[in-house]
Amino acid sequence: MTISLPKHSKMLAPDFTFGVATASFQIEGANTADGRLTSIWDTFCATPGKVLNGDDGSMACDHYHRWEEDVELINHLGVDAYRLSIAWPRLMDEKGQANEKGLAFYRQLLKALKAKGLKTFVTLYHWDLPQYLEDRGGWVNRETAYRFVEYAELATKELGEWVDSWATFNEPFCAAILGYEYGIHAPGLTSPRFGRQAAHHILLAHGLALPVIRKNSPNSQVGIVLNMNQTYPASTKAEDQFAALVRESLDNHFFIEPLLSGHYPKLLEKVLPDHLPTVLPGDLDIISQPIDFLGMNFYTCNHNEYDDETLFRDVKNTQEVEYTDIGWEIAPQAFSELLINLNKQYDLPPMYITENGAACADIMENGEVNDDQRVRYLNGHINAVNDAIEAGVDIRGYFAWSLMDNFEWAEGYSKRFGLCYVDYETQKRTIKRSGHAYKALLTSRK
Ligand code: GBH
Repeated sequence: MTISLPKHSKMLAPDFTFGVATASFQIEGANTADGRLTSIWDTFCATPGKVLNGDDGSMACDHYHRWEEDVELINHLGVDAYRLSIAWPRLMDEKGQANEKGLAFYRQLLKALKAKGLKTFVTLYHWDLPQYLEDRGGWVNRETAYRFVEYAELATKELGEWVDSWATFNEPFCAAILGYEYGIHAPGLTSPRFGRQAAHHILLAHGLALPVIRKNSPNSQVGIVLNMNQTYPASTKAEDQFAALVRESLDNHFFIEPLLSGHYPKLLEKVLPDHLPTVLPGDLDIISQPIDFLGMNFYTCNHNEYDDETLFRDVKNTQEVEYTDIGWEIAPQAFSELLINLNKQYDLPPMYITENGAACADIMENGEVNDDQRVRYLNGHINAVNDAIEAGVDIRGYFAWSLMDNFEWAEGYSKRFGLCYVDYETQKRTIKRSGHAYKALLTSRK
């Protein structure tokens, strides 16, 4: 089983970037080492019933101590780039002072990546908010946006030299809505008002940080990463079409529209006014400043039917389709469709697929991991990106999620997304079939 692209695919050209991605809380462990402060995810993990099996991030992949081995592994996979995130609680103390040890960790890591000739794609915020900020209201408090700018100032000033691309945020939808509205991620609150206000403050923080990042790191690209779902109506009934539109407005347009068009979706003003945040004059101009790229994370599609109370409800696809181990439908055609639709709906900046991948029930047998479903998934989705490029979407890169199995948030360690298998007893990494197949695709370019 292989991953292959048409011979003349633009994705095989030297200017297309292939990479692997991770995030700080999911791999680093060492969450009390060298002055790292508590994050909302440490607190959430310590709250009974929030994370499967009571798993936490105290060890994760122990990347904080094994980063040198991991840089070798990344390089061995033959990728052009590595996408990582920085843990805010490692970098700064409560008074806004730099934590030198935290800075030293990322400095040595970034230098080692650059020494291998790898491009570095760094996300400032992949969900690990310092707990002391949550104690003052977290993202529901507008002040947090200004604290983020201070953190962005420090990170980009100290580390900008070794960073090719900065993303302010990973998936504001998850950070705000899963965290403050659905309550399934940290900090675990359940109010639509909080969720949407948190989202607005995250977007505001993004906009406020843009000029600061550009000033400190003038040679880097700057953008933001959104997760996007392709939503289908469960049937051709008008009410189900409406349900899908509402869902799409809440999950996708609520985030991309203010960034690219400077306003929140008009549809929501009419049908879900309590799902719109309080916006101060000037906020949307700050949010909609130009960005160098838009990152998109894609995993699956969903199907929605009308519900009298909630307007929409998730239902399973009525067709016979394949699901991954986390129960997400495998739908590569939805990926190209989504990209092509967005390209019609918006004036898109250059796009990067900053995450795409599958959770599979991987089993290690005789030192080998046969994850053929993941190989097929990657092949299908990489070709879906190719289809979107053929249809005119400006996509410059693709990152597989993830370099290695890691802490999968509310699912703990039960779900494995890695191209490399992690034995959590020994911390041994083993390249899976998908990792070998990805490497083979990348080396075939030369
Ligand atoms: C990404 O998020 C994360 O960036 C990454 O850290 C994570 O490990 C990876 O994906 C795999 O999960 O609306 O309640 O039905 C995933 C994006 C978007 C996936 C929302 C789940 C549905 C949750 N997510 N989606 S819900």
